[in-house]
Amino acid sequence: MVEKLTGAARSEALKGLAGWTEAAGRDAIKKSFQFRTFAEAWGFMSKVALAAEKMDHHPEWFNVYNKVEITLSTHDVGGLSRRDVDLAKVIDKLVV
Ligand code: H2B
Repeated sequence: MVEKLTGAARSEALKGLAGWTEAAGRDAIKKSFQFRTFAEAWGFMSKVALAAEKMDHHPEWFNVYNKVEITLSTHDVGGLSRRDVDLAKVIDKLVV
């Protein structure tokens, strides 16, 4: 069963992520990605979608043209969990 990330384990996990920040007003992390074109942004989103589906953990995201803003939070626990940190690391590896 997945648990909310709190205390030292939480700070340690967040230290291991580059460019992800804590979202304002909710227990989540977010990061903005910028690409050269919409096609590149969409290509990235397609890869993230397939990885997310495999992990059974899904992003909240917003896309305008070449920008993709991703928010990660675990709905099952109402906050940040290790599953968000794991997905964030996978997402970072999928950037072209
Ligand atoms: N994604 C996210 N972001 N949070 C969840 O709690 C979650 C999910 N739960 N994807 C999964 C699916 C759950 O609903 C299924 C039944 O495993």
